[in-house]
Amino acid sequence: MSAGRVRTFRVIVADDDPLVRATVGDVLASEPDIELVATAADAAEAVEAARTWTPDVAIVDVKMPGGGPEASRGIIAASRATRVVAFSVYDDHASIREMIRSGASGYVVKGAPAGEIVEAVRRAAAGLGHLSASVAVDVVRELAGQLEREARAVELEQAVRERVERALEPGAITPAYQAIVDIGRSRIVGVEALARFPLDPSRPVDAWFADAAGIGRHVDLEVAAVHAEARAFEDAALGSCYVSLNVSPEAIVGRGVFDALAGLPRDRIVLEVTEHAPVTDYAALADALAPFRAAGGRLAVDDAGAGFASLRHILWLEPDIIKLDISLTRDIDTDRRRRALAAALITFASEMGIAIVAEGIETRPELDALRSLGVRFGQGYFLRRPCPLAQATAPLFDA
Ligand code: G
Ligand code: MN
Repeated sequence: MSAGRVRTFRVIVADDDPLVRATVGDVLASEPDIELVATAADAAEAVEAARTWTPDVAIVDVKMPGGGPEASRGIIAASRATRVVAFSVYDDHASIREMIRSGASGYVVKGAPAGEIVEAVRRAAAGLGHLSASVAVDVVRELAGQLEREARAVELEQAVRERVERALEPGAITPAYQAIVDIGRSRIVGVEALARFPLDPSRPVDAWFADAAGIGRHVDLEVAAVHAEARAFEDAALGSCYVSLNVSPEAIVGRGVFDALAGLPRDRIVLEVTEHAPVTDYAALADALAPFRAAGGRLAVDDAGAGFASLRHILWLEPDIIKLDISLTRDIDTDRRRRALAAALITFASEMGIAIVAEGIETRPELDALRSLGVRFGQGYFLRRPCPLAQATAPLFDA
């Protein structure tokens, strides 16, 4: 390198294919301002060459032994000033992304015209990026697609937020109530309150709660539902019935439920804890429930027999009531397995002084089978569907 010559760029070429090394070497050698100082056949050799030569530019095969991205990171770590130009077959999106992430500042497609390789080396040496035209089109298209997807996600989330806001507005929840029946006496002893959203678009109740959960407002919506449902106590139609309310463990632990129930008679309130959300801290749940239960409030484990956690709930929470899930009630008159499982739960409950409420009774034979198993309370379409309070508590004549 004699004085007076223009500045030369020192380049290494790392590719396991000897033909590629030779071809690229030839292309670079014909440029007066480019000096090929070393070649390497794998990642380790490439890093070693970078350490030895601290080149201006390293051309790195994306798929060489030891990995292109690894080579790229190693080269940059060994020689800070070295710019990496990735070299790959066309249309290899995953590699483009990986190489750019691992610090490559240029990307040249194998088989690109010689001039493009030289151009990429010069631009890299000057600290500029370079993407092969064919790659650039794809990268831009991919970026555009990604931006579009992101925009759509933002739009979607905005729509969810708006829906949940509407559901949280006072008056948006119109509860339905389902009779809970003493099946021996055909008397209605309580009602289960069920949130209903008569909003547009009409969607299943679960969808509203799922939306709220998606933006972290699940508990807010539950508390709003309890607020609306507790208005049953202002209605003479409730008579002496109790009100059973569905709540999640989080809504209990956060105390929001109790705020919504302030001043209402504890001995006519049942909280049904669902097992949809796993309980991680039973002690915290029991603590939050203690004042409510001490004042006569009752606790029910909902959906018992439906999921893996219900037995644990029953053991830890010592409920006053176990609600047999519809999946056990269905066909209990004809299905021996369901009957045996229900019978086991019923025996356990009676031993522990826990009341059983069978849910989802849809036929007379199911009702009769449950009665003969010693179940005292039930609810379901056969007895009465969820409906406005006045109809829910109207006397039964034909159970
Ligand atoms: O999880 P929980 O048990 O709280 O669910 C009550 C749901 O079950 C309500 O949405 C209610 O409308 C529905 N439900 C009540 N009785 C019956 C029934 O007899 N059959 C069916 N399929 N669903 C019922
Ligand atoms: Mn329930």
